[in-house]
Amino acid sequence: MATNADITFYDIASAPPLKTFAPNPWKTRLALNFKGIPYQTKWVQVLDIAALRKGLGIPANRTLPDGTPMHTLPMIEDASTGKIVGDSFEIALYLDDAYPDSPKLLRQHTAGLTAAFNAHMDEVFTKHLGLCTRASFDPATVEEVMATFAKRFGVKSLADMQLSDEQREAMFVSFEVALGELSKAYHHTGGTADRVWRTTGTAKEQSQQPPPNRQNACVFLDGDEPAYADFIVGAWLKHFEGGMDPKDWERVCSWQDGRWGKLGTVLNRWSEMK
Ligand SMILES: N[C@@H](CCC(=O)N[C@@H](CS)C(=O)NCC(=O)O)C(=O)O
Repeated sequence: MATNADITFYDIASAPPLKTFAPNPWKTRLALNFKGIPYQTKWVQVLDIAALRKGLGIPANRTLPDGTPMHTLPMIEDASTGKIVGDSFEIALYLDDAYPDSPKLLRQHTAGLTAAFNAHMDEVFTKHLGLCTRASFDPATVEEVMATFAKRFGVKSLADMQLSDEQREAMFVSFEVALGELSKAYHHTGGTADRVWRTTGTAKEQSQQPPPNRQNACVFLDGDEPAYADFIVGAWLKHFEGGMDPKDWERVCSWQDGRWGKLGTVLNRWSEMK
């Protein structure tokens, strides 16, 4: 069992005041707070992540488009066991194993299901990242970070990747469709992606209405308490909330009966920066 703050949580440094903004560190932040395990945060500049992981002997777990290793956060170091874990999903599994007396993140025998859901959510939300227009990186390094990212994407400047008004609107509709499909999971209704949504915008008649006996779907996917799957969705929502223009976020909050804004608010209970 951890004594006071045996766990160090490595998160990506934001603009001051320091706060979590990236989706995968959000998953770990929510998980640690939910379990009530004492921890301390070490804020790492995004360009220092590779050196940190290499120094600790933790291999990269992503690959850049040019095939080179991509070093990422979150990562946790647990002084009580000597373990270092460098992937958000593996961190969730580790915390449930190493801290069995704290509330469980994953319900019994759902690791495979949750891993598949995690990968699916990463894909769904990543596809719409173009809607996040506000950079949360520390202004001290933001220019260098943007230049590094531009190089990654093979463009001169990230400004070259800016969406036209039409592309932006199409991405909004696509995002509304994707979240409409996800909202079915909260109502425990069929998940077939029938794609009846109009590309020019969605309409009330077209939205998936829950069957009468499922009208009162909970704020969480399965019951009154969150599971790790809720933190996966919540982490992405928090990233979009922080990265979108407030008016654009309001638009997201108007979809699917306000489900996404409500979930974000409920998860504030486990969002404290420690
Ligand atoms: N599979 C990894 C992915 C982690 C990941 O992609 N982290 C991003 C932030 S959400 C990162 O560290 N990016 C650093 C960079 O882009 O250089 C996990 O779940 O922990």
